[in-house]
Amino acid sequence: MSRIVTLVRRALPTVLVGVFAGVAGVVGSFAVAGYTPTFVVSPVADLLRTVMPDVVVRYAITVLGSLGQQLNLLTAFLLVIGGIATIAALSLFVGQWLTNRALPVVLTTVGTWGMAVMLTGSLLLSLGAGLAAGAVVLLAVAVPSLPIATGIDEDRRTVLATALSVLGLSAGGYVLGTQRTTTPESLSRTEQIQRLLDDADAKSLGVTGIEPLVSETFYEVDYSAVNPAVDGDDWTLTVTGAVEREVTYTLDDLTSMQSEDRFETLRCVGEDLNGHKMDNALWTGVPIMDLVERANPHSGCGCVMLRAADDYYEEFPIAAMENGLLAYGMNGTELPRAHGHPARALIPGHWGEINVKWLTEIEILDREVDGYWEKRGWHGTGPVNTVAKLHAVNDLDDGRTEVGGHAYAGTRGIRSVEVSTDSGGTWTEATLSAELPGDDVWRQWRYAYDPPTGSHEVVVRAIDGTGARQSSERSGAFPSGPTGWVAQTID
Ligand SMILES: Nc1nc2c(c(=O)[nH]1)N[C@H]1C(S)=C(S)[C@@H](COP(=O)(O)O)O[C@H]1N2
Ligand SMILES: [Mo]
Repeated sequence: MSRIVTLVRRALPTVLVGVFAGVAGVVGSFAVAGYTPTFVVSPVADLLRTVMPDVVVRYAITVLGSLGQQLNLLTAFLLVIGGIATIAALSLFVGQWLTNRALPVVLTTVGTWGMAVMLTGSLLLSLGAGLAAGAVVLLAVAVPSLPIATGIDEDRRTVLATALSVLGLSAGGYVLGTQRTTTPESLSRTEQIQRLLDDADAKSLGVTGIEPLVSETFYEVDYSAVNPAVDGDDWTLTVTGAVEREVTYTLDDLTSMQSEDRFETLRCVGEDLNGHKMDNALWTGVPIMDLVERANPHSGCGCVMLRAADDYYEEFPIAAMENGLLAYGMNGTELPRAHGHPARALIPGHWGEINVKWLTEIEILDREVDGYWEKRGWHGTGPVNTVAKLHAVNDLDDGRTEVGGHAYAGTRGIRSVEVSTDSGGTWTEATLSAELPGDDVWRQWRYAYDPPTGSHEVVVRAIDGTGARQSSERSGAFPSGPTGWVAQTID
Protein backbone atom coordinates (compact mmCIF):
# COMPACT_ATOMS: atom_id res chain seq x y z
CA MET A 1 0.00 0.00 0.00
CA SER A 2 2.66 2.49 1.04
CA ARG A 3 4.65 1.57 -2.07
CA ILE A 4 1.70 2.58 -4.24
CA VAL A 5 1.46 5.88 -2.36
CA THR A 6 5.14 6.56 -2.93
CA LEU A 7 4.80 5.65 -6.59
CA VAL A 8 1.85 7.98 -7.03
CA ARG A 9 3.65 10.76 -5.18
CA ARG A 10 6.68 10.33 -7.43
CA ALA A 11 4.55 10.30 -10.57
CA LEU A 12 2.33 13.20 -9.59
CA PRO A 13 4.55 16.11 -10.80
CA THR A 14 4.93 14.40 -14.19
CA VAL A 15 1.19 13.83 -14.48
CA LEU A 16 0.54 17.48 -13.53
CA VAL A 17 2.99 18.72 -16.15
CA GLY A 18 1.19 16.43 -18.61
CA VAL A 19 -2.16 18.03 -17.80
CA PHE A 20 -0.63 21.50 -18.22
CA ALA A 21 0.75 20.42 -21.58
CA GLY A 22 -2.77 19.24 -22.47
CA VAL A 23 -4.28 22.61 -21.63
CA ALA A 24 -1.47 24.37 -23.52
CA GLY A 25 -2.05 22.15 -26.56
CA VAL A 26 -5.74 23.06 -26.66
CA VAL A 27 -4.90 26.74 -26.22
CA GLY A 28 -2.23 26.58 -28.93
CA SER A 29 -4.70 25.00 -31.30
CA PHE A 30 -7.27 27.70 -30.51
CA ALA A 31 -4.68 30.44 -31.05
CA VAL A 32 -4.03 29.41 -34.65
CA ALA A 33 -7.39 27.93 -35.64
CA GLY A 34 -9.87 30.07 -33.68
CA TYR A 35 -13.27 28.64 -32.88
CA THR A 36 -13.51 26.77 -36.19
CA PRO A 37 -13.69 23.11 -37.27
CA THR A 38 -9.85 22.98 -37.38
CA PHE A 39 -9.79 23.70 -33.62
CA VAL A 40 -8.75 20.32 -32.20
CA VAL A 41 -11.78 20.05 -29.85
CA SER A 42 -14.29 20.47 -32.67
CA PRO A 43 -13.96 17.06 -34.40
CA VAL A 44 -14.12 15.33 -31.00
CA ALA A 45 -17.39 17.12 -30.23
CA ASP A 46 -18.70 16.01 -33.63
CA LEU A 47 -17.61 12.45 -32.93
CA LEU A 48 -19.38 12.48 -29.56
CA ARG A 49 -22.56 13.63 -31.29
CA THR A 50 -22.41 10.86 -33.88
CA VAL A 51 -21.89 8.12 -31.28
CA MET A 52 -24.71 9.46 -29.10
CA PRO A 53 -27.86 7.35 -29.35
CA ASP A 54 -30.57 8.83 -31.59
CA VAL A 55 -32.97 9.22 -28.65
CA VAL A 56 -30.53 11.56 -26.95
CA VAL A 57 -29.98 13.56 -30.15
CA ARG A 58 -33.74 13.65 -30.73
CA TYR A 59 -34.35 15.45 -27.43
CA ALA A 60 -31.05 17.29 -27.29
CA ILE A 61 -32.46 20.48 -28.80
CA THR A 62 -35.83 20.40 -27.07
CA VAL A 63 -35.25 19.12 -23.56
CA LEU A 64 -31.61 19.97 -23.02
CA GLY A 65 -31.50 22.99 -25.31
CA SER A 66 -28.02 24.46 -25.54
CA LEU A 67 -27.09 22.71 -22.27
CA GLY A 68 -26.76 19.41 -24.12
CA GLN A 69 -24.39 21.03 -26.56
CA GLN A 70 -22.35 22.61 -23.77
CA LEU A 71 -22.01 19.27 -21.96
CA ASN A 72 -20.93 17.70 -25.23
CA LEU A 73 -18.35 20.43 -25.77
CA LEU A 74 -17.05 20.19 -22.19
CA THR A 75 -16.59 16.44 -22.58
CA ALA A 76 -14.72 17.02 -25.84
CA PHE A 77 -12.42 19.55 -24.13
CA LEU A 78 -11.66 17.11 -21.32
CA LEU A 79 -11.01 14.26 -23.74
CA VAL A 80 -8.54 16.28 -25.81
CA ILE A 81 -6.75 17.64 -22.73
CA GLY A 82 -6.60 14.07 -21.40
CA GLY A 83 -5.24 12.79 -24.70
CA ILE A 84 -2.43 15.32 -24.92
CA ALA A 85 -1.71 14.91 -21.17
CA THR A 86 -1.25 11.18 -21.71
CA ILE A 87 1.15 11.78 -24.60
CA ALA A 88 3.16 14.33 -22.59
CA ALA A 89 3.29 12.28 -19.39
CA LEU A 90 4.34 9.12 -21.23
CA SER A 91 6.99 11.13 -23.09
CA LEU A 92 8.35 12.42 -19.78
CA PHE A 93 8.44 8.92 -18.27
CA VAL A 94 10.32 7.62 -21.31
CA GLY A 95 12.76 10.53 -20.96
CA GLN A 96 13.30 9.78 -17.26
CA TRP A 97 13.79 6.11 -18.00
CA LEU A 98 16.35 6.73 -20.76
CA THR A 99 17.76 9.77 -18.91
CA ASN A 100 17.32 11.82 -22.03
CA ARG A 101 16.05 15.38 -21.72
CA ALA A 102 15.43 16.25 -25.36
CA LEU A 103 13.40 13.15 -26.11
CA PRO A 104 10.22 14.05 -24.14
CA VAL A 105 10.07 17.47 -25.82
CA VAL A 106 10.30 15.93 -29.28
CA LEU A 107 7.90 13.08 -28.46
CA THR A 108 5.28 15.43 -27.02
CA THR A 109 5.51 17.89 -29.90
CA VAL A 110 5.33 15.25 -32.60
CA GLY A 111 2.78 13.11 -30.76
CA THR A 112 0.42 16.01 -30.08
CA TRP A 113 0.84 17.31 -33.62
CA GLY A 114 0.08 13.84 -34.98
CA MET A 115 -3.01 13.52 -32.82
CA ALA A 116 -4.24 16.93 -33.94
CA VAL A 117 -3.60 16.08 -37.59
CA MET A 118 -5.58 12.87 -37.24
CA LEU A 119 -8.47 14.79 -35.70
CA THR A 120 -8.54 17.94 -37.81
CA GLY A 121 -6.78 16.85 -41.01
CA SER A 122 -4.77 20.06 -40.99
CA LEU A 123 -0.97 19.54 -41.11
CA LEU A 124 -0.19 23.22 -40.64
CA LEU A 125 -2.73 24.38 -38.05
CA SER A 126 -2.03 21.31 -35.90
CA LEU A 127 1.41 22.76 -35.23
CA GLY A 128 -0.31 25.15 -32.80
CA ALA A 129 -1.25 22.27 -30.51
CA GLY A 130 2.08 20.41 -30.94
CA LEU A 131 4.37 23.37 -30.34
CA ALA A 132 2.42 24.67 -27.32
CA ALA A 133 2.37 21.25 -25.62
CA GLY A 134 6.04 20.74 -26.49
CA ALA A 135 6.94 24.14 -25.03
CA VAL A 136 5.48 23.20 -21.65
CA VAL A 137 7.44 19.92 -21.59
CA LEU A 138 10.58 21.81 -22.62
CA LEU A 139 10.08 24.08 -19.64
CA ALA A 140 9.52 21.08 -17.38
CA VAL A 141 12.87 19.48 -18.30
CA ALA A 142 14.79 22.77 -18.38
CA VAL A 143 13.59 24.40 -15.16
CA PRO A 144 15.16 21.98 -12.63
CA SER A 145 18.63 22.70 -13.99
CA LEU A 146 18.15 26.47 -13.95
CA PRO A 147 19.70 28.32 -11.03
CA ILE A 148 16.43 29.90 -9.93
CA ALA A 149 14.59 29.72 -6.61
CA THR A 150 17.02 27.12 -5.36
CA GLY A 151 15.28 27.01 -2.00
CA ILE A 152 12.32 25.18 -3.53
CA ASP A 153 12.59 21.51 -4.44
CA GLU A 154 12.87 20.65 -8.12
CA ASP A 155 9.46 19.07 -8.54
CA ARG A 156 7.67 22.08 -7.12
CA ARG A 157 9.68 24.45 -9.26
CA THR A 158 8.80 22.46 -12.36
CA VAL A 159 5.10 22.31 -11.59
CA LEU A 160 4.96 26.00 -10.69
CA ALA A 161 6.88 27.15 -13.77
CA THR A 162 4.78 25.08 -16.16
CA ALA A 163 1.54 26.18 -14.50
CA LEU A 164 2.52 29.83 -14.84
CA SER A 165 3.57 29.39 -18.45
CA VAL A 166 0.22 27.76 -19.26
CA LEU A 167 -1.56 30.73 -17.68
CA GLY A 168 0.41 33.12 -19.87
CA LEU A 169 -0.09 30.98 -22.96
CA SER A 170 -3.82 30.82 -22.30
CA ALA A 171 -4.21 34.57 -22.14
CA GLY A 172 -2.25 35.07 -25.35
CA GLY A 173 -3.89 32.16 -27.12
CA TYR A 174 -7.36 33.35 -26.20
CA VAL A 175 -6.70 36.81 -27.61
CA LEU A 176 -5.18 35.39 -30.82
CA GLY A 177 -7.96 32.86 -31.30
CA THR A 178 -10.84 35.25 -30.78
CA GLN A 179 -9.29 37.75 -33.19
CA ARG A 180 -9.87 35.20 -35.92
CA THR A 181 -13.63 35.56 -35.54
CA THR A 182 -14.54 38.29 -38.01
CA THR A 183 -17.48 40.67 -37.88
CA PRO A 184 -19.61 40.75 -41.02
CA GLU A 185 -19.18 43.67 -43.41
CA SER A 186 -21.95 45.99 -44.55
CA LEU A 187 -23.62 45.36 -47.88
CA SER A 188 -23.12 48.05 -50.51
CA ARG A 189 -26.74 48.86 -51.35
CA THR A 190 -27.67 50.31 -47.99
CA GLU A 191 -30.32 52.86 -48.93
CA GLN A 192 -33.21 50.52 -49.71
CA ILE A 193 -32.19 48.29 -46.78
CA GLN A 194 -32.12 51.24 -44.39
CA ARG A 195 -35.56 52.34 -45.56
CA LEU A 196 -36.98 48.87 -44.85
CA LEU A 197 -35.29 48.66 -41.44
CA ASP A 198 -36.65 52.11 -40.54
CA ASP A 199 -40.11 50.95 -41.63
CA ALA A 200 -39.85 47.94 -39.30
CA ASP A 201 -38.69 50.20 -36.51
CA ALA A 202 -41.62 52.56 -37.01
CA LYS A 203 -44.14 49.72 -37.11
CA SER A 204 -42.86 48.03 -33.93
CA LEU A 205 -45.35 48.50 -31.10
CA GLY A 206 -42.69 49.34 -28.54
CA VAL A 207 -43.88 46.94 -25.88
CA THR A 208 -41.19 46.67 -23.19
CA GLY A 209 -39.76 43.17 -23.00
CA ILE A 210 -40.42 41.89 -26.52
CA GLU A 211 -38.22 41.86 -29.61
CA PRO A 212 -38.89 44.66 -32.13
CA LEU A 213 -40.18 43.55 -35.56
CA VAL A 214 -36.58 42.99 -36.65
CA SER A 215 -35.05 40.91 -33.88
CA GLU A 216 -32.15 42.41 -31.97
CA THR A 217 -30.82 38.97 -31.08
CA PHE A 218 -31.69 36.29 -33.60
CA TYR A 219 -31.89 32.77 -32.15
CA GLU A 220 -29.39 30.17 -33.33
CA VAL A 221 -29.80 26.42 -33.68
CA ASP A 222 -26.96 24.23 -34.98
CA TYR A 223 -26.67 20.48 -34.84
CA SER A 224 -22.91 20.63 -34.31
CA ALA A 225 -20.98 22.36 -31.54
CA VAL A 226 -18.60 24.41 -33.69
CA ASN A 227 -19.85 26.30 -36.75
CA PRO A 228 -18.05 25.98 -40.06
CA ALA A 229 -15.94 29.01 -41.00
CA VAL A 230 -16.47 29.29 -44.75
CA ASP A 231 -14.41 31.82 -46.69
CA GLY A 232 -16.64 33.63 -49.18
CA ASP A 233 -13.84 33.59 -51.78
CA ASP A 234 -13.52 29.80 -51.66
CA TRP A 235 -17.21 29.00 -51.35
CA THR A 236 -19.25 27.48 -54.18
CA LEU A 237 -22.80 26.20 -54.49
CA THR A 238 -23.52 23.40 -56.96
CA VAL A 239 -26.85 22.13 -58.28
CA THR A 240 -26.41 18.35 -58.66
CA GLY A 241 -28.35 15.08 -58.95
CA ALA A 242 -31.25 14.64 -61.37
CA VAL A 243 -30.28 17.57 -63.60
CA GLU A 244 -29.41 17.94 -67.28
CA ARG A 245 -26.12 19.59 -66.29
CA GLU A 246 -24.56 20.54 -63.01
CA VAL A 247 -24.22 24.27 -62.40
CA THR A 248 -21.82 25.83 -59.92
CA TYR A 249 -22.08 29.34 -58.51
CA THR A 250 -19.56 31.49 -56.68
CA LEU A 251 -20.42 34.26 -54.26
CA ASP A 252 -19.48 36.80 -56.96
CA ASP A 253 -22.01 35.14 -59.28
CA LEU A 254 -24.72 35.65 -56.66
CA THR A 255 -23.88 39.23 -55.74
CA SER A 256 -23.78 40.29 -59.39
CA MET A 257 -27.34 39.00 -59.91
CA GLN A 258 -30.41 41.18 -59.29
CA SER A 259 -30.89 41.01 -55.53
CA GLU A 260 -33.96 41.14 -53.34
CA ASP A 261 -34.40 42.45 -49.79
CA ARG A 262 -37.05 40.55 -47.90
CA PHE A 263 -38.39 40.25 -44.36
CA GLU A 264 -38.67 36.63 -43.34
CA THR A 265 -39.39 34.99 -40.00
CA LEU A 266 -37.85 31.70 -38.85
CA ARG A 267 -39.07 29.34 -36.13
CA CYS A 268 -37.54 26.10 -34.82
CA VAL A 269 -39.78 23.03 -34.70
CA GLY A 270 -37.98 21.90 -31.52
CA GLU A 271 -38.80 24.96 -29.40
CA ASP A 272 -41.25 25.28 -26.52
CA LEU A 273 -44.73 26.59 -27.30
CA ASN A 274 -43.86 29.94 -25.72
CA GLY A 275 -40.13 29.63 -26.45
CA HIS A 276 -37.77 32.16 -27.99
CA LYS A 277 -36.58 30.27 -31.06
CA MET A 278 -38.63 32.43 -33.40
CA ASP A 279 -37.20 35.60 -34.92
CA ASN A 280 -37.43 37.93 -37.86
CA ALA A 281 -34.79 39.59 -40.04
CA LEU A 282 -34.38 41.47 -43.30
CA TRP A 283 -32.55 39.19 -45.69
CA THR A 284 -30.78 40.01 -48.96
CA GLY A 285 -30.34 37.41 -51.67
CA VAL A 286 -31.50 35.95 -54.97
CA PRO A 287 -34.48 33.71 -55.86
CA ILE A 288 -33.23 30.17 -55.28
CA MET A 289 -35.26 28.63 -58.14
CA ASP A 290 -33.46 30.86 -60.70
CA LEU A 291 -30.28 29.05 -59.71
CA VAL A 292 -31.94 25.62 -59.83
CA GLU A 293 -33.64 26.08 -63.19
CA ARG A 294 -30.40 26.79 -65.03
CA ALA A 295 -29.50 23.16 -64.34
CA ASN A 296 -32.74 21.84 -65.93
CA PRO A 297 -33.88 19.58 -63.11
CA HIS A 298 -35.93 16.44 -63.83
CA SER A 299 -36.76 15.00 -60.43
CA GLY A 300 -38.66 11.73 -60.15
CA CYS A 301 -40.09 12.65 -56.74
CA GLY A 302 -40.37 16.40 -57.02
CA CYS A 303 -38.01 16.55 -54.07
CA VAL A 304 -34.65 18.03 -53.22
CA MET A 305 -31.84 17.63 -50.69
CA LEU A 306 -29.99 20.68 -49.41
CA ARG A 307 -26.48 19.96 -48.14
CA ALA A 308 -24.16 22.18 -46.16
CA ALA A 309 -20.53 22.74 -45.17
CA ASP A 310 -21.21 21.22 -41.74
CA ASP A 311 -22.48 18.01 -43.43
CA TYR A 312 -26.04 18.87 -42.42
CA TYR A 313 -28.68 17.80 -44.92
CA GLU A 314 -32.44 18.22 -45.20
CA GLU A 315 -34.90 16.87 -47.78
CA PHE A 316 -38.26 18.36 -48.82
CA PRO A 317 -40.51 19.00 -51.85
CA ILE A 318 -39.03 21.27 -54.54
CA ALA A 319 -42.37 23.11 -54.57
CA ALA A 320 -41.52 24.54 -51.13
CA MET A 321 -38.57 26.36 -52.71
CA GLU A 322 -40.82 28.09 -55.28
CA ASN A 323 -40.50 31.49 -53.56
CA GLY A 324 -37.34 30.57 -51.71
CA LEU A 325 -34.38 32.90 -51.34
CA LEU A 326 -30.68 32.16 -51.29
CA ALA A 327 -29.66 34.81 -48.77
CA TYR A 328 -26.16 36.25 -48.47
CA GLY A 329 -27.13 39.28 -46.40
CA MET A 330 -28.92 39.87 -43.10
CA ASN A 331 -30.10 43.26 -41.78
CA GLY A 332 -27.76 45.15 -44.07
CA THR A 333 -24.57 43.18 -43.47
CA GLU A 334 -23.07 40.04 -44.95
CA LEU A 335 -24.61 36.92 -43.44
CA PRO A 336 -22.97 36.43 -40.01
CA ARG A 337 -21.10 33.16 -39.57
CA ALA A 338 -23.63 31.88 -37.02
CA HIS A 339 -26.44 32.28 -39.53
CA GLY A 340 -24.79 30.58 -42.49
CA HIS A 341 -22.03 32.72 -43.99
CA PRO A 342 -21.68 33.09 -46.92
CA ALA A 343 -25.15 31.88 -47.99
CA ARG A 344 -28.22 30.08 -46.65
CA ALA A 345 -31.60 28.93 -47.93
CA LEU A 346 -34.79 30.65 -46.80
CA ILE A 347 -37.87 28.53 -47.42
CA PRO A 348 -41.00 30.64 -46.83
CA GLY A 349 -43.43 29.41 -44.20
CA HIS A 350 -41.57 26.23 -43.32
CA TRP A 351 -39.91 25.21 -40.05
CA GLY A 352 -36.40 26.55 -39.54
CA GLU A 353 -34.63 23.22 -40.02
CA ILE A 354 -34.88 23.24 -43.84
CA ASN A 355 -33.53 26.80 -44.00
CA VAL A 356 -30.10 25.29 -44.50
CA LYS A 357 -27.11 27.45 -43.53
CA TRP A 358 -23.61 27.32 -45.12
CA LEU A 359 -25.35 25.83 -48.17
CA THR A 360 -22.99 24.08 -50.61
CA GLU A 361 -25.17 21.74 -52.66
CA ILE A 362 -28.70 21.60 -54.00
CA GLU A 363 -29.19 17.95 -54.92
CA ILE A 364 -32.24 17.23 -57.07
CA LEU A 365 -33.49 13.77 -56.06
CA ASP A 366 -35.28 10.99 -57.89
CA ARG A 367 -36.49 9.26 -54.73
CA GLU A 368 -37.45 10.54 -51.30
CA VAL A 369 -34.97 10.04 -48.47
CA ASP A 370 -34.94 11.33 -44.90
CA GLY A 371 -33.03 14.42 -43.85
CA TYR A 372 -30.88 14.65 -40.72
CA TRP A 373 -33.69 15.35 -38.25
CA GLU A 374 -36.28 13.14 -39.95
CA LYS A 375 -33.88 10.21 -39.54
CA ARG A 376 -34.21 10.93 -35.84
CA GLY A 377 -37.98 10.94 -35.84
CA TRP A 378 -38.79 14.63 -36.34
CA HIS A 379 -41.39 15.87 -38.83
CA GLY A 380 -39.89 19.31 -39.27
CA THR A 381 -39.83 19.87 -43.03
CA GLY A 382 -43.40 21.13 -43.39
CA PRO A 383 -45.17 24.45 -42.87
CA VAL A 384 -45.08 26.03 -39.40
CA ASN A 385 -47.91 25.78 -36.87
CA THR A 386 -49.80 28.96 -36.01
CA VAL A 387 -48.73 30.52 -32.73
CA ALA A 388 -49.26 33.61 -30.56
CA LYS A 389 -46.62 34.02 -27.86
CA LEU A 390 -46.86 35.92 -24.60
CA HIS A 391 -43.49 37.38 -23.74
CA ALA A 392 -44.30 40.56 -21.82
CA VAL A 393 -46.48 41.45 -18.85
CA ASN A 394 -46.05 45.13 -17.91
CA ASP A 395 -47.64 47.39 -15.30
CA LEU A 396 -48.55 50.65 -17.06
CA ASP A 397 -48.39 54.04 -15.30
CA ASP A 398 -52.18 54.41 -15.50
CA GLY A 399 -52.66 51.24 -13.45
CA ARG A 400 -53.55 49.00 -16.36
CA THR A 401 -51.74 45.79 -17.23
CA GLU A 402 -50.17 45.41 -20.66
CA VAL A 403 -49.53 42.00 -22.23
CA GLY A 404 -47.78 41.45 -25.54
CA GLY A 405 -45.82 39.16 -27.81
CA HIS A 406 -45.51 37.96 -31.40
CA ALA A 407 -47.79 35.94 -33.63
CA TYR A 408 -46.71 33.91 -36.64
CA ALA A 409 -48.39 31.57 -39.11
CA GLY A 410 -45.87 31.38 -41.95
CA THR A 411 -47.23 32.21 -45.40
CA ARG A 412 -50.83 32.02 -44.10
CA GLY A 413 -50.23 35.32 -42.34
CA ILE A 414 -51.88 36.55 -39.14
CA ARG A 415 -55.42 37.94 -39.32
CA SER A 416 -55.92 38.61 -35.63
CA VAL A 417 -54.84 37.73 -32.11
CA GLU A 418 -57.42 37.20 -29.35
CA VAL A 419 -56.73 37.63 -25.65
CA SER A 420 -58.66 36.34 -22.66
CA THR A 421 -57.99 37.60 -19.14
CA ASP A 422 -60.40 35.12 -17.53
CA SER A 423 -58.89 31.75 -18.44
CA GLY A 424 -60.63 31.63 -21.81
CA GLY A 425 -64.13 32.64 -20.67
CA THR A 426 -64.30 35.79 -22.80
CA TRP A 427 -62.08 36.99 -25.63
CA THR A 428 -61.06 40.41 -26.98
CA GLU A 429 -59.04 41.30 -30.07
CA ALA A 430 -55.53 42.54 -29.43
CA THR A 431 -53.84 45.42 -31.28
CA LEU A 432 -51.59 44.15 -34.06
CA SER A 433 -48.48 45.83 -35.45
CA ALA A 434 -48.93 47.09 -39.03
CA GLU A 435 -47.94 44.49 -41.60
CA LEU A 436 -44.40 44.50 -42.94
CA PRO A 437 -43.95 43.81 -46.67
CA GLY A 438 -43.38 40.10 -47.32
CA ASP A 439 -45.29 36.80 -47.39
CA ASP A 440 -43.77 35.16 -44.35
CA VAL A 441 -43.49 37.71 -41.57
CA TRP A 442 -44.55 37.68 -37.95
CA ARG A 443 -46.53 40.45 -36.24
CA GLN A 444 -46.49 41.88 -32.75
CA TRP A 445 -49.63 42.01 -30.65
CA ARG A 446 -50.45 44.00 -27.52
CA TYR A 447 -53.41 44.32 -25.18
CA ALA A 448 -53.94 46.57 -22.14
CA TYR A 449 -56.66 46.07 -19.53
CA ASP A 450 -57.70 46.92 -15.98
CA PRO A 451 -56.45 44.01 -13.92
CA PRO A 452 -58.98 42.31 -11.64
CA THR A 453 -58.04 42.06 -7.95
CA GLY A 454 -56.24 38.84 -7.21
CA SER A 455 -54.74 36.44 -9.65
CA HIS A 456 -56.14 35.76 -13.10
CA GLU A 457 -55.10 33.75 -16.13
CA VAL A 458 -54.28 35.35 -19.48
CA VAL A 459 -54.66 33.17 -22.58
CA VAL A 460 -53.75 34.13 -26.17
CA ARG A 461 -54.53 32.56 -29.54
CA ALA A 462 -53.98 33.62 -33.14
CA ILE A 463 -56.24 33.42 -36.18
CA ASP A 464 -54.30 32.91 -39.40
CA GLY A 465 -54.89 34.58 -42.77
CA THR A 466 -57.23 31.79 -43.90
CA GLY A 467 -59.44 32.36 -40.85
CA ALA A 468 -58.28 29.19 -39.09
CA ARG A 469 -57.80 29.48 -35.33
CA GLN A 470 -54.63 28.24 -33.64
CA SER A 471 -55.25 24.69 -32.41
CA SER A 472 -56.06 24.45 -28.69
CA GLU A 473 -54.88 20.86 -28.48
CA ARG A 474 -51.72 20.71 -26.41
CA SER A 475 -48.67 18.85 -27.66
CA GLY A 476 -44.93 19.06 -27.09
CA ALA A 477 -42.37 19.93 -29.75
CA PHE A 478 -41.59 16.35 -30.79
CA PRO A 479 -42.18 15.42 -33.54
CA SER A 480 -44.22 18.07 -35.37
CA GLY A 481 -43.76 21.27 -33.37
CA PRO A 482 -45.60 22.44 -30.25
CA THR A 483 -49.35 23.16 -30.32
CA GLY A 484 -51.88 24.64 -27.87
CA TRP A 485 -52.64 28.11 -26.51
CA VAL A 486 -50.14 30.02 -24.40
CA ALA A 487 -51.56 30.74 -20.93
CA GLN A 488 -50.02 32.59 -18.00
CA THR A 489 -51.26 33.25 -14.49
CA ILE A 490 -50.75 36.87 -13.39
CA ASP A 491 -50.90 37.91 -9.72
N1 LIG B 1 -26.13 23.76 -42.11
C1 LIG B 1 -27.06 23.85 -41.14
N2 LIG B 1 -28.19 24.51 -41.38
C2 LIG B 1 -29.14 24.62 -40.43
C3 LIG B 1 -28.97 24.02 -39.16
C4 LIG B 1 -27.75 23.32 -38.91
O1 LIG B 1 -27.50 22.78 -37.82
N3 LIG B 1 -26.82 23.26 -39.93
N4 LIG B 1 -29.96 24.14 -38.20
C5 LIG B 1 -31.31 24.34 -38.73
C6 LIG B 1 -32.31 24.62 -37.70
S1 LIG B 1 -32.86 23.28 -36.77
C7 LIG B 1 -32.91 25.84 -37.58
S2 LIG B 1 -34.21 26.09 -36.52
C8 LIG B 1 -32.40 27.01 -38.34
C9 LIG B 1 -31.99 28.10 -37.38
O2 LIG B 1 -31.42 29.17 -38.08
P1 LIG B 1 -30.61 30.27 -37.25
O3 LIG B 1 -29.55 29.55 -36.46
O4 LIG B 1 -30.07 31.22 -38.25
O5 LIG B 1 -31.62 30.91 -36.35
O6 LIG B 1 -31.29 26.69 -39.15
C10 LIG B 1 -31.37 25.43 -39.78
N5 LIG B 1 -30.27 25.31 -40.70
MO1 LIG C 1 -34.78 23.95 -35.76
